Amino acid sequence: MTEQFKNLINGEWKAETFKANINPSDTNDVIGEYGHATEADALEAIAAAKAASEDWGKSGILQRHAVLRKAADEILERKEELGALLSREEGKTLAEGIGETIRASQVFDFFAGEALRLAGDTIPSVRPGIGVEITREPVGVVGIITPWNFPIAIPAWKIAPALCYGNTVVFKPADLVPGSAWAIVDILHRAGLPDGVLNLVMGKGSVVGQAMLDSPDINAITFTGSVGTGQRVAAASVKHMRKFQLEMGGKNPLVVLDDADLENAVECALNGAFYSTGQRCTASSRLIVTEGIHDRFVARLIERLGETSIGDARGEGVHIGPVVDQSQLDQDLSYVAIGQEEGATLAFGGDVVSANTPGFYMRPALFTDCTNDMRICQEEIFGPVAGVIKAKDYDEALALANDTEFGLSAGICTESLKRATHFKRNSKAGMVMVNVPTAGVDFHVPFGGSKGSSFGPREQGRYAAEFFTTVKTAYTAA
Ligand code: UN1
Repeated sequence: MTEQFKNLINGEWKAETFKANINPSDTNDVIGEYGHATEADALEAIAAAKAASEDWGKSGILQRHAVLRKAADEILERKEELGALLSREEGKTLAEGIGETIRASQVFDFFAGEALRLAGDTIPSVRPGIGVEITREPVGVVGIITPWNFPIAIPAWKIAPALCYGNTVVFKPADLVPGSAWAIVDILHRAGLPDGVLNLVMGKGSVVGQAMLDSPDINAITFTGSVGTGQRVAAASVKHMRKFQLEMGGKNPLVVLDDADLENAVECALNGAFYSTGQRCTASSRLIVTEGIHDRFVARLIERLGETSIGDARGEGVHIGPVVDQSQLDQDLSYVAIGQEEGATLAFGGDVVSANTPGFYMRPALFTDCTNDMRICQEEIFGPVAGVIKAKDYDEALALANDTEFGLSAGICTESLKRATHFKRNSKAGMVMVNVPTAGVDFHVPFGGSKGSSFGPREQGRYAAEFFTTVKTAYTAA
C-alpha cells in the first residue's frame, strides 16, 4: 500500500482525504498519498496558530534557536534522501535536489543564529529626560503559500524567519510537491515546536489558499507564485489590512557584450535559462547579445545544448529533468508554437523527448532572431524556452533589458568594469549579476525584485526582519 502523509494541525497529524504525489520523470511512480485539506481543516489550522501565537511570541530566544538549529542539522544529515525525494517529486536533477536541500539547511542555520541576535535601538528623545526604545515584535499569525519549483528552499526561507521572529505559521505548500513540505514540517515538529506553532495544510489553492486569504486571523501572508494569484493575495490582504509579501514572475535578461568571455557567457546562459528545466522565476529567458559576438555565442550555445542530456531527474549524468506536469508542458509547447508564429527562428529543440519511462520530457528550446516585443520575450513561460535578441551596442542592450514589466534579476557578461558598473547602476532589476547566472542566489542576502516581480519587503538574510516583525517605539520618562 502507498504510504500516507497527513496534515499537521494543532500538533496532530490528521487527514481524511488524500491525493497522490506523482513523479514527473515516471508517471507510473506514486511517491505517496498526501493529505488534502478541506476548508474546515484550514480554519482549524488558522485557529490553532492564533491560539499559539501569544506564548510563542513570548518564547525565549534560546528555545527558537534550538528548534531552528536542530532542523538545520537534521536536514543536512538527510540531504541525500531529501534531495532524492525533491528530485522525484519536482523533476530537477539529483544534484540540484541535494543542492537545494543543503540550501534549506543553511537557511535554518542562518535564522537559528538570527534568533540570538535580535536587537533594537535605544535613542534619546528630543525631550530631555525621556528615553526612546525601538524593538521588533512578532507580527502574529503568518500565512505561507509556496510554489512547486523550489519545494524545500522556498518553504525554508519563509518558515525559518517566521518562527525565528516569534510568529506562528499556517503553511500551504504547492499541491504538486507536498513531499518535501511534509518532510520539513515533520522535522520541525519533532525538533520541539509547541502545538499550533507550525501547521501544515496541504491541498488546493482554491480551497486552502482561499480560506487563508479570507481569514481575518491571519496577520501577514508571504506568497511566491504567479502574478495572477499574487494579485489575488494583494486584494484580499488589503481588505483585511494585513501585511503581504509577494514574489512573482520574471522575464530576466542576460546581456552578453562583445568583450565577454565567450565560454563563461555561454555557461551563464545555459545554466540560467535551462537548468532546473527553466522553471525558476530567476531564469534568463531573454539573451540580449551584441552584434560582434552574436553569431559565435549562438553557435557555441547550440553546441552546448546538443551535449545536454535530458532524462529521469535522478538518472546519472542527466543535466535537465522533466517539466513538472502535463499542463506546464502544454504551456511550454504552446509558447514554442507562438514564437514560430511571431517570426522567431527556432534554432534548437522545442520538441517532446521520449524516454524509458512516461514523463514530461522536453528538449530545451532556443529561439534566435527575436524582437523584444514578441510574446515569447515579454510573457513568463516558466519552462526551458529562451530567446536571443540581437542588440547593436551596450546602450541598446541596456534599454532592451529594462523594457519589461518585470524586474527580478538581470545579468551582464562583460570584461569591462565601466560597463558592468553602469549596468549595476542602471538596471531596473532587484538583483544584478555580473558574469554569473541570473538564477542561483545566496541564502544570506536579500532576494527580490522591482516592478511586476515583487511587492513588499525583501526575503532572506537580515532584511527578512522587515516583513516578519512589527516595529514598536516606546517612550519612557523616568
Ligand atoms: C534561485 O534562483 O536561486 O521561484 C532562487 C523562484 C524564486 C527562487 C529562485 N523565488 O524561482
